[in-house]
Amino acid sequence: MRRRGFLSALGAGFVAGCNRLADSGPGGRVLRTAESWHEAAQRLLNPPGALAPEYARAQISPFFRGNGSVNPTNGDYQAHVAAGFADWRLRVGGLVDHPLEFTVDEIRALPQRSQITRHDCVEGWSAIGEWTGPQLSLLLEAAGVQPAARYAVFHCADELDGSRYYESVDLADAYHPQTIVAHMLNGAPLPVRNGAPLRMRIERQLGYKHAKYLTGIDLVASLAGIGGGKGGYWEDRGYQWYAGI
Ligand SMILES: Nc1nc2c(c(=O)[nH]1)N[C@H]1C(S)=C(S)[C@@H](COP(=O)(O)O)O[C@H]1N2
Ligand SMILES: [Mo]
Repeated sequence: MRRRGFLSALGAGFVAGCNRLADSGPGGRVLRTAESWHEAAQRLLNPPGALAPEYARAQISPFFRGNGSVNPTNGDYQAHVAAGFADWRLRVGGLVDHPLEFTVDEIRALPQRSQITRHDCVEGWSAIGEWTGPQLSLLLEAAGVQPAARYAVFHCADELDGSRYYESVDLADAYHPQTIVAHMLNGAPLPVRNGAPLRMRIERQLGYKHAKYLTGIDLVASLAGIGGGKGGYWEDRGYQWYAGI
């Protein structure tokens, strides 16, 4: 990147002042794209613009545990840890007009959102933490999402049992104001156990949707052919793709 291209694209996004959700009108697109009764019902109860609850500082959990991968040993992840993630890159590509690449410093330099939310893991634990980072919508507007795109796929650096972790959401969740690329937890850089240097926060869905160790985001028309084709590491192993809470 292409920083110059990125900044002008970002400017254009701000000027346009709208996103594809606004264009498609309240609710309609979401119900058309709902893939199950569960998802359709969740979407009705929790319409696209609705915010997940946010909490007070005093409610932050004293310790935010790690789950799943907590210290990846595959690939060059440990070398990135040793280098303080100076060479980490977040790629945004697929069905976009301007493929982008960000350093962690570039992510930190964007307008930021902080939110204190509760993370719910299907394994039966929850924790409240304050997450900080740019809204994913900023990156998407800078990249220029093409009309054929329906999903954002999140690629991760870690492997579990020899398979790369990955996740995906539809564009309603991708453009949601609380969907951020977090680089801080409770005011400090993300600990390795919680996904350093970058992880997604998808606040209206369960914990497994929140991809850690984020290396790339691809806009795609279909989830077929990615991983096991079900839209995520745990989805490929039987979990629901739409994990609304
Ligand atoms: N890359 C990656 N992302 C991941 C996982 C993982 O193993 N690898 N585990 C998921 C699950 S099941 C949960 S509950 C949360 C845990 O986030 P935490 O480690 O910050 O508690 O990350 C999710 N994202
Ligand atoms: Mo989880």
